[in-house]
Amino acid sequence: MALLACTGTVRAEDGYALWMRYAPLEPALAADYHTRLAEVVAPDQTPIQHAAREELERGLTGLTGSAPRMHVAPAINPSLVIGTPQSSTLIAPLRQELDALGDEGYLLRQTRIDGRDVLLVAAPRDIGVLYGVFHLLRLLQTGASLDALEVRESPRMRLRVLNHWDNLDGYVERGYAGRSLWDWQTLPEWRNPRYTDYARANASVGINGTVLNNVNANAQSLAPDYLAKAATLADTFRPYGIRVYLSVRFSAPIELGGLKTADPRDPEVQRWWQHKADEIYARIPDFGGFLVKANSEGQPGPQDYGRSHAEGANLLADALAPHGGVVMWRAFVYAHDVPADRATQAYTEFAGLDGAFRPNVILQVKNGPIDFQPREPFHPLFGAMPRTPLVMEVQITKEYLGFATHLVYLGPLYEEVLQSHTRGQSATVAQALTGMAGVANIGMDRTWSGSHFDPANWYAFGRLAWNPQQSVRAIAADWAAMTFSPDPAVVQPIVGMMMGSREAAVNYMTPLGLHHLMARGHHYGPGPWVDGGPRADWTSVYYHRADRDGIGFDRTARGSYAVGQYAPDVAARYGDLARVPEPLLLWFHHVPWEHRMASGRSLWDELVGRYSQGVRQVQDMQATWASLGGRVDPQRHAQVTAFLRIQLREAQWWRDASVAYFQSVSGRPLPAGESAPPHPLGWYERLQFPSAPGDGR
Ligand code: GCV
Repeated sequence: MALLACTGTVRAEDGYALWMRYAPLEPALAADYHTRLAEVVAPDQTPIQHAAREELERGLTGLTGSAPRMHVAPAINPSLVIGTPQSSTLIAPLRQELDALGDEGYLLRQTRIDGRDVLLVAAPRDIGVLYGVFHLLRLLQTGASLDALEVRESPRMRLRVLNHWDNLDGYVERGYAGRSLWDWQTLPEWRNPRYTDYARANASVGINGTVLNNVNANAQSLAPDYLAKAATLADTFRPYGIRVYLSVRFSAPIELGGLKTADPRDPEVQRWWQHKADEIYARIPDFGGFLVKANSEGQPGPQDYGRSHAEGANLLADALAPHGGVVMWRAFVYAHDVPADRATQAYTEFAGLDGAFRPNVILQVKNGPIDFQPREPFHPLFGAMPRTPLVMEVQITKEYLGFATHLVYLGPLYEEVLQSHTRGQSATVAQALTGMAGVANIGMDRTWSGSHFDPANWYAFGRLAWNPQQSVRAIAADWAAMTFSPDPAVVQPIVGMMMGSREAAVNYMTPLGLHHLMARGHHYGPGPWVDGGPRADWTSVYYHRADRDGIGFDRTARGSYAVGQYAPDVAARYGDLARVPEPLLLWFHHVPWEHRMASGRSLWDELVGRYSQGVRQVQDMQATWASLGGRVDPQRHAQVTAFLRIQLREAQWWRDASVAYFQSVSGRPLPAGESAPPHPLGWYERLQFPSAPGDGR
């Protein structure tokens, strides 16, 4: 790696190339790779083969500075051979071994053929070859040794899907990266080349599906003209192994079909969905299926007709089954007329339906029981529905984590929930999953995700969906090396910033298990005082329950008993004030201000201390980033510097507003050394942001 230290990375860059920059490596390493990989044998008969071949050529040329010689049939002295047993005579002998890797798996192997070193990228199917090519390019981009290389990979989860909350008019709900990528106006005639780059980025991390439109769905997306547009996107993504899915509005038979009802028991409704499925598959033969938000936040659903969620999901599942499609039915369901703790409502609604769904229904459950907070315990439905396939939905876009301007690497958040034990010491959330769905942070911004660091969350999502056991630190290191420079003097500090960044945000926003304290509606900035309005569970006071004596939501048997929805050993731990992990303390307990914390401080002192610590952590990130000036290209360095300035200002705002508010409730003095907020509470309360992004037009 020492050889990489002076890699030239200081040319101006705008972030468009993501982690696929293929920037020239340090000359000695580039020459070594070029010598080893100069004669490439790569088939070129199918669209996926073509994509793999093209990517390899592009990557090798960029990284080594010299184009490899590309052959379609065995060259006299090949040095790199890619293919399947069907597409390559050199790989055919591996057929049995490759079959064991499954449909999407692959093998990288340094071997000898006719007395010469040859690197194989082999897979049972073309898509595995493409994934293998991306893996090889990652190894080269990070300066790995190819000696004795032996890598065997298969995805641990079948469904690795992005969810775009993109509306047909181009607006992205909770999007902070500009307008939607999908230009519905110019589709299907115009295929923006960006669609292909999007597919390349996804394939490079193993993402194999995309839901094109918002779960708050418009029935029009199922109309023939929009299906033609979706079919063009599906055609563009197919060579990269990506299937297209659509969010559907449950009442589409009424709005689009002119029926009087959308009741799942109505035969006309059933026929309407069957015909719609036939129509979709005639245009998109490998269509993935439907994603549905029903009877939640005002969306129509089967309960409008007195039917259960299972009946609703099964209606759509029956229409898709003959074509091999699936229904991803969301469990993000809560009702304003149900007085129960919102954190308990999804479990109450769905746990009893285990076994009632068709085999092609997959329940899509958010990572935590509320809504993508900076920290939540894992959702109690994980581990509670053994007969129902589950997909875990996480947000990649940062609705509650500072939007695109705060540097927050979500790898540790995803890892924390994936590795949570649903019971005992063996069963983890990751083991309960058939797939992962990530609410995309992608838009027309030149960086794709609204900042230079937010693509790291897209990247980490894909890598973890492929294999949730991977270290998120190692994933961050790969991403940093490919995005900025493989120089360890660049990678190590950046990884340090990334790994601490989520905890920093928790500290300056919602420490110690606090949650949902963001301003109303747009969720931009602090709003711990938010009260009143259409529903209690859209306020902050509902969640923090702070009063003169203490703070926190009592979810033990004395309170809402949400802990009772977890397996007994988990419930016992979360429900016990002495054993609950401190990061979740106020999620599960209402605790007196003078409660003694592990640090020896009172809860009040600890809370204020955490808020201030979060601000200091951002200052530390700033200092680290400043030290990288000259090692990162000036264009990207300048934007990250500016965004960190915004983050620091907003972290300070969060700290000051929160301290001012909670002090007005607790009536306690600030701990020694803590500065008073510069403004009175009312000043913070009066701030208005009617044009904050992601929540309007
Ligand atoms: C798509 C939260 C967000 C909504 C989102 C909803 C959901 O409530 O604020 O914008 O709607 O979650 O996941 O359905």
